Amino acid sequence: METSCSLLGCGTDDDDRSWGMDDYSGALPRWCPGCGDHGILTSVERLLEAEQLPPERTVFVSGIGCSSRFPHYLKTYGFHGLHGRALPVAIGVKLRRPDLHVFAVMGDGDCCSIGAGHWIHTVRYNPGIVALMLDNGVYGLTKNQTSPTSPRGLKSNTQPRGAYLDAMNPIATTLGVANASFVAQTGDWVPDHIFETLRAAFHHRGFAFVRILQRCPQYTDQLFAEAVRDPSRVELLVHPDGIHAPQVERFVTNHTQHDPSDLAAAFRLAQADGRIRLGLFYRNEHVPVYEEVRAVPARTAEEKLRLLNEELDLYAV
Ligand SMILES: Cc1ncc(C[n+]2csc(CCOP(=O)(O)OP(=O)(O)O)c2C)c(N)n1
Ligand code: SF4
Repeated sequence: METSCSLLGCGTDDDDRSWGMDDYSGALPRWCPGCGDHGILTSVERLLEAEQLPPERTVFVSGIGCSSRFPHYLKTYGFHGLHGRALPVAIGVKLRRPDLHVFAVMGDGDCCSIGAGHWIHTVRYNPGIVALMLDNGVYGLTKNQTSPTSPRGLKSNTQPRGAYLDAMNPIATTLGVANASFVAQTGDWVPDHIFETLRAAFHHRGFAFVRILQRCPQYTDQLFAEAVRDPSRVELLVHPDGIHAPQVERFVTNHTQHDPSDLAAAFRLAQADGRIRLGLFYRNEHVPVYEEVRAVPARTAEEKLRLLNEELDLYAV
């Protein structure tokens, strides 16, 4: 991509050009062969192209982890930050520049463990950010430690006799937070479903939380193996207001009608009963959006100076 003045936010030289998938591809991904992150990246690039998002107006923020290498692999703006801190950074970007398209990419450790406080409060703040939680049930980058979403019994370096506790349920947890406004689940082995889920998330007004079940052939190769081999293990949530992925609906034939405005039904469907459910659990477009609630009126330099002086006068002796 040619850089232009618009990279500095001072012009729109590229307004009339169109973007192809190559325009969004960054460095060569260094994930393991067969890692689900590869396919998720391609679906994200498809979304960027389908929505024609100018790279210079798009930001991917991440924490630390295999999944958090995402910003390197996209030719948009990016911030590869601190473990667990993708969301507060993304909120900062969105508050300062509400005109930008802001995405946060996290692993399950990043989001549900060290970043759990930020996750809960971001759901409540409801900023206009799309959050992708790539859930492989383990800490991948640091080579196999138990994560909050590791299933009970999963052996790892930190719990070699198997995880002691039941796994956390990120969908039910998100649904339980005040102001939850978009909660969806998809899987890396159904690319059309990821694409349609991300598209719905992108068009949502407010915070869109998307959990993507992600294969990690290195450490949790059996986690979704049955679901990948046998589509009858998977259940699709379908509804006219839900996510439509016609190609996936043809081979995943277990369909459950679910109205995504029904929070109580969403909770029931989110319960861990051994079924893998993909689709839109909940959407509410009427929740106040954080950057709008917190918007301050534009002020001239003189007004800012006057307000600053008034503030300093409070401390004058
Ligand atoms: C404050 C802090 N604590 C711990 C680490 C070490 N660390 C780096 S990545 C990671 C976990 C990564 O797991 P996850 O977020 O699930 O992502 P994955 O690698 O599986 O994609 C940990 C514990 C760190 N970088 N910073
Ligand atoms: S360790 Fe797992 S999550 Fe990390 S790159 Fe390899 S396969 Fe992917």
